[in-house]
Amino acid sequence: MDDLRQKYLSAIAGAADEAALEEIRVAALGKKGEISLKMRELGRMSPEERKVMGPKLNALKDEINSALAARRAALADAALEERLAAEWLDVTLPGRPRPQGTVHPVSQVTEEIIAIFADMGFAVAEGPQVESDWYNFDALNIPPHHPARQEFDTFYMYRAEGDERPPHVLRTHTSPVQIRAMEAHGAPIRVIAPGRVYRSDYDQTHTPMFHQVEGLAIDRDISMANLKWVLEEFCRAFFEVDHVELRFRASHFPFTEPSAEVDLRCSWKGGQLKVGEGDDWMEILGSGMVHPKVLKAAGVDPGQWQGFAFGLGIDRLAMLKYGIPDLRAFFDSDLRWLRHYGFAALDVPTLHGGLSR
Ligand code: 2NM
Repeated sequence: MDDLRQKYLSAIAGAADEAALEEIRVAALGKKGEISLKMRELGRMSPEERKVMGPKLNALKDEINSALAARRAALADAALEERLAAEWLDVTLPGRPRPQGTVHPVSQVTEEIIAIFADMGFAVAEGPQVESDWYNFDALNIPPHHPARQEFDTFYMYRAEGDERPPHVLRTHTSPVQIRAMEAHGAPIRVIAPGRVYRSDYDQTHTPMFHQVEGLAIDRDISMANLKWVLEEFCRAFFEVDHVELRFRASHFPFTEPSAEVDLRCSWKGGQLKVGEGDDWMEILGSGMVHPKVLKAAGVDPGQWQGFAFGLGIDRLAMLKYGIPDLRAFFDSDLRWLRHYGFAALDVPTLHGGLSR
């Protein structure tokens, strides 16, 4: 009995895992286990022998069961300790690295402009950057061979050899988006179309890709007075001043009649721009009443509907507002420049939160 006890208790103490313990349990106490067999022998013993051996065997069985349970618990504790040590986590470390990028001034200013016009009830429309000749020119009252076509320095896409159709172009303005919006939704309509436009021109103040916002408001009785109010309201909000003064100069665009270029009163002192005061005028956009031929091309009846349109350059507005001297740096992807002039990713411009803070 002592040999059995010794044998199993030391085996249990040395068992390395759950499986080894189970093997020992079966060998000792399973159906054909050594101790189970011994218990079966009790039946063949004399009552006196049985009285001695029975309790001893039962005690041994209990002792082995307890030893098994204790060893099993010790193994589980050790496994947990090992996991806790391995899966240890320093909760004081930063959860994620901070974002390294910044929002480009063009993106920021585009969002500012959208927020201002959205507040005045303008929806945002987008369209393709590769346009048909018709949407980019004909629909805007610029027929083939019209001299105005030269002024746009258009990038033309190639047609296959022998294909006589006019080639597609990189849009030279976002006006085609306005035509598509009028076709799709008809009148009345109030939309702005921000986006990239392309002209083959590259110097100090021109890049072959730049950004425009064009606005369009068509209804039954819209006039230049509505245009002037909308543009004043835009300038007050964009430049974050209480007072602005606009000057309309007669001009010419094929797609508007009459047409006006719009100047903003400002002062330039010590390289610092102040809007709404001073004796200087700064040209900021082109505008006019949409030409009846343009309305007609877009499927809107000029006998019933009229309205204004305007176009402005986002890149130049960004330079003016944030004092950025060199246009070409906008498209250099220079990380030091972006870190200096860029905006924090969570500084979303809203009218209530402050456009630029
Ligand atoms: C400008 C100036 C004047 C203009 C016209 C249209 C359309 F599609 F409605 F006819 N969109 N934008 C427009 C008018 C653009 O940019 C200097």
